[in-house]
Amino acid sequence: MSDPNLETCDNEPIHIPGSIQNHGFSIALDKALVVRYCSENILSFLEINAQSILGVELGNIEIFKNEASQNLERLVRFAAQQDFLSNQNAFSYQLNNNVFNVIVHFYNDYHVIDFEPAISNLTHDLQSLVGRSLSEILSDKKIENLLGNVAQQIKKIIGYDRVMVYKFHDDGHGEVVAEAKSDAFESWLGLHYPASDIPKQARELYKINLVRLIADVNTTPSALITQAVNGKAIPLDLTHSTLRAVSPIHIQYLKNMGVASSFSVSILEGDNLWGLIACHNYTPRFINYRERESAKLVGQVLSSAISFREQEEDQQHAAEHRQAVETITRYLLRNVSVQDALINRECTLESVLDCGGAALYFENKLHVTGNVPDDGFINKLVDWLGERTYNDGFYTTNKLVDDFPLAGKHKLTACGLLACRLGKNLKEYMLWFRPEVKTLVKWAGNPEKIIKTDENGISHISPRNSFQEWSQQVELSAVSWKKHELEAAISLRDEVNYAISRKANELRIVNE
Ligand code: BLA
Repeated sequence: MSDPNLETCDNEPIHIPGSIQNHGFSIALDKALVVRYCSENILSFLEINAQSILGVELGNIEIFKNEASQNLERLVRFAAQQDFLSNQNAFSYQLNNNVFNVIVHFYNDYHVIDFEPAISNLTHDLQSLVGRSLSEILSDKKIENLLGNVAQQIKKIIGYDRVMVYKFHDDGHGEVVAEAKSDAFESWLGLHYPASDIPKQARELYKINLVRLIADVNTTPSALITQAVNGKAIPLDLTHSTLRAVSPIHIQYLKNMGVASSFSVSILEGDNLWGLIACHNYTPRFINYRERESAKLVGQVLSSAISFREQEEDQQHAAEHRQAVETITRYLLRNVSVQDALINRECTLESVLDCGGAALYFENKLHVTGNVPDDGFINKLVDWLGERTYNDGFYTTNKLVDDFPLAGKHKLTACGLLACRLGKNLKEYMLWFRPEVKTLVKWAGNPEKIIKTDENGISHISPRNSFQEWSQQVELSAVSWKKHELEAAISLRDEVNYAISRKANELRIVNE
């Protein structure tokens, strides 16, 4: 990224903030179960001074061992035997007459113990609600309905003011594709937000940690204190902690939006972060571990439904493309010329991929089918392609104008290009063109106004504070090419090359 400010944004080490959200408290033990980190706010929960238990073995801390049936040391040892990193669990634990959910995990040499209130202000029976929600969600196979159902059901489960399904597009920016909200609030459905609103390292973290709660943006985080080693205090890695303090930049962003509490659930498609279920409340809101886990379960069910559905769609398209390649291969086997097989029959180059039009540049002649730019443009394009070096003889783009400015004049035909060279050194190509997708993107707030300059002329990164709808035409770009489309082009290229060399051989035999 060229802008140093946005780079800083991507580099903020949000997994080691040195503090936690203060609706709970945390301690971390080394392998010998000696306390190495403790949040300062343990004082307000247990009247213990954090400093006083640093370096003390857990078994020697009165308050944690007095509870006969719930010895904390036993819980930690038990959790360590299980794989609680991928499958965290909460234990109910009573301290000073308050019930906590104790959430234990082992990561990077430390047992991290988060103590959260077990309270809930939801009145429904969670288990039966989740059961009903899942069957309602799965009752509809259409993806749009599925997403809408998920938003409704999550809203029922956690009771937030606004629940959105937020989908990432290929370039990283996102769109609200489903929403459930109280009538009092305006709809954000269809709004687009720039990629920088959720920086790279946050997305990586959200692939590991599938839910996070920001209970109250107006509280001050509690510092995690530790003893310095060789004069240096090493911050604890809170990747898996349920209480990790939130990036101050994001807190400011939420305040700008008027949001007091935010909760989000990751939606994965395989190893990719497909999107998030983003939930807002306009007053502070805490939801307990079980409630968050229920929302996580719904997110996981949605994730697999999306993966399944998208795979199904891709497979269907791939099958259509394969069939077109097979038909053209049959033409080629009938000993017709290459241009005849690729351009002049019922099934043409154009049928192999979803495109506006296609062209074959072969033996110094141009043959076209469908909606393509004029010959002069394609000739120049072929010359330009011949001068480039690219992987395996392929060049793909969804914004040709960025590399080949002349394309700016051909937005109705040539915004996307998949070019495939035939042979190794020859200037012979199959070309597929895509027109501009004239999507009117409704940006929420001007995405380019992220960097602000202060009175001293220094630029600062700041979350946008205008959330007025802002429209921007996505100009001169086309739908991106998918992997299975490239695969279809590769297999056609192989068939065509095979036919060319077979013909050359036949010619050689005849001449000999
Ligand atoms: C995190 N940004 C997030 C999260 C969301 C968004 C959902 C996850 C945390 C959460 O659940 O709140 C963004 N929220 C949105 C969007 C919508 C929404 C787009 O509801 C739309 C409806 N943010 C900025 C800029 C930076 C930035 C410029 O706008 C960086 C300079 C940072 N966003 C940022 C960071 C996080 C974040 C660092 C991680 C917060 C954390 O987990 O600590």
